[in-house]
Amino acid sequence: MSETERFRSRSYDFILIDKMACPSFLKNLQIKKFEKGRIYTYIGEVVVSVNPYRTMNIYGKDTIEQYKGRELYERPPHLFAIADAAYKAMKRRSKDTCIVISGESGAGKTEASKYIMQYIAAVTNPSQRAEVERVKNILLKSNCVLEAFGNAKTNRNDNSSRFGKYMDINFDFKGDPIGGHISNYLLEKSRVIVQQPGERSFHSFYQLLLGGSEKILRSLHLQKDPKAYNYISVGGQLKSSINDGADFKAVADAMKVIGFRPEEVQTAYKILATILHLGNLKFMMDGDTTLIENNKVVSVIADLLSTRSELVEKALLYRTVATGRDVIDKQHTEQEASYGRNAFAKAIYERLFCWIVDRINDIIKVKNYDAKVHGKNTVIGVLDIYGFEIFENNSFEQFCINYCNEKLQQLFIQLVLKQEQEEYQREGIPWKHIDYFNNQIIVDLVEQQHKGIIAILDDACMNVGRVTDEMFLEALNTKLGKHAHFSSRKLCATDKSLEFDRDFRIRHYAGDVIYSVVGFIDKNKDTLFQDFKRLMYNSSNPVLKNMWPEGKLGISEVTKRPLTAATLFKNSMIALVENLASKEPYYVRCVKPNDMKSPLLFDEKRCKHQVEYLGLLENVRVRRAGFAYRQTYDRFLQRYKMISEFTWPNHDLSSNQEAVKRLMESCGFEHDVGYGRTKIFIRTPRTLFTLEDLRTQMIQRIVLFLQKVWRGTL
Ligand code: AOV
Ligand code: MG
Repeated sequence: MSETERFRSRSYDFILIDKMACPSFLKNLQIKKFEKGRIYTYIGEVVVSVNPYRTMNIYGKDTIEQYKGRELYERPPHLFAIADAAYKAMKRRSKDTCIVISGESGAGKTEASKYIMQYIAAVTNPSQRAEVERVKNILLKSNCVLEAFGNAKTNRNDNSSRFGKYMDINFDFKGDPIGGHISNYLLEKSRVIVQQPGERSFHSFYQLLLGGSEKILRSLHLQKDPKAYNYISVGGQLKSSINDGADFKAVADAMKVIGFRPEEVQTAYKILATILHLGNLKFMMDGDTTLIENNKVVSVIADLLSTRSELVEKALLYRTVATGRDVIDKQHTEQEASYGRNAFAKAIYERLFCWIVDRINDIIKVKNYDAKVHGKNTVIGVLDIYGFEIFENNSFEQFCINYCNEKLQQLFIQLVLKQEQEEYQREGIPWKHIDYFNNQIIVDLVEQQHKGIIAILDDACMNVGRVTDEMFLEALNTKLGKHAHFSSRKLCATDKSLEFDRDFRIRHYAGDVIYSVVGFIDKNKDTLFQDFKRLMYNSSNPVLKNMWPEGKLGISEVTKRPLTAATLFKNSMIALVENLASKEPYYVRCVKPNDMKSPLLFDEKRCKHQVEYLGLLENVRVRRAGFAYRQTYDRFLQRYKMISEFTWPNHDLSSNQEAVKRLMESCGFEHDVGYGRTKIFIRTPRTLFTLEDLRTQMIQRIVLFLQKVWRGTL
């Protein structure tokens, strides 16, 4: 058996999925794949991945070598093959490509994105150019830093991404990485001050406490025990499967390699420490006066923020307001002071996170590249976003995260299910339409102008006067009560799981989620008193000061109402989807085999549900009834013309289409082919394999022939 044949027989069962009855798809994932440790499957060019929940020896150098430069179907299914396909398309055809990784929380998206980046790093820069190595190294190291500050243990995943990440990698004309850009989406900052039972805050806090040296901790006025800090111990879960101590060192090293200056790293630690201390601040009332009970904490915070204690105290207890021409200091109630403190803690963490991303972007941005001199600069984008999630208690954050997943599902439908079928129609290939659930209706429910949930929420937030979360719920109920994917109060009579004054339910593509409206208005308004911004801007620490440029504005200069959190998120999602749609997409669909993080259990019910909502069955159906491969006639000829005497070296037929027809007939493939207006469609991958083999044999013969001519032995 030749090497190619061996690999083909191994990958045979995967390819046959195209021909399989749909229910078998699940069995195939389980018996042929998961239980044998073969975690990847193809549906056409979509890779389905089942989280193995154990270390797999399939990502090393040897495996990378096996996939480098190969065609998709030449090797058993693997992430590397998709990475290679995206890379080849980018390099050969100067196409911008993107790899969209989706699946629910804990399904393996972040791990997949890292393997993809490792692969791209490994197969590029053969000539070891120093600048390219620098860029690659930073791109790889950035993961570790972003995960420290942006990931946390949730009840679904010990290393759950609490932000969305889209990374563009820029390549030069040689196909080597010359820079990149990271876009981050809505960090779940409420986690800074509160976590659900069994969860943790962001890794960065525990890493600092458990990994920071005594000297560092002393300088930050911190003690080692996370239990000592309210903000990060409310979830009651202080340990995770992750080694915080070791990770602290890895993150510090990574920050150094990336190019963060020592004072910048120090400032990051100071912000983390400030937050930990803020969480321990206590307010009390003395008559009508709000006071801080533990004033020592204030001086610690002032020291960490390089400012004066009085200023910190004032920002915590008072709010400067303009009344007509006068500017007065209005004292907070105890409740307002707590609110302000929490908002401050969340805001400085979020700002730190965005600043880290900006710094990395600044360091890896493409420099000195002149397209006129160096040729087109192309891009591969990798999207790794928070997966669909359902918790005991779902709030504004889950609403945004799940809406984001609806958007990505819509993109998948558009590009894989809809366009594929439209292409057959356009090309005039006989086709019986395959139906699928189009989640556009849910996307509209959330984002539609004036009528969608976000618009209704924004309306509630714009209202002067006190609009409560309950009033927002009432508005939802009145305006969306009849929507097929929305329900709230009227359902309470029959559905006891919904609470009258609190809950609404969205029937998402991936399942029903009950959201509690508590906090929606507040999180959407996302108010941070201007006093805190000024406090930060007036810090004598230049790194801090630069993070808060808007603190420069005087009290009367701040007039414009900022966009709400949900609208900003919606706009960023629309832009993201537009960006992805403008590139050639490659998909990785991750499946979570069980909720126990077990490497042994394939929970059929859970997997069936995911396979269904991810649209994989429809994907299989479209592929099964359709064609595994399509190519324009001229490109097809370019690659295979040497196979047939009718087309080599050039054909004299009336068109490229005629030439391709003749070529396929001469090989006996006419039954496996459809001829469109501009493209040839091949039904089974096996035909493609044979074409590839014939091509290789021909090239070998041509090379031998040329060698003989060259040596004069012919
Ligand atoms: P996610 O990104 O999809 O969830 P992760 O990529 O963080 O999920 O994967 C969750 C955990 O599953 C990892 O920490 C690993 O323990 C394990 N895992 C995933 N993929 C692999 C793999 N290929 N090999 C071995 N173990 C793996 V979320 O960010 O929560 O939506 O928001
Ligand atoms: Mg993740």
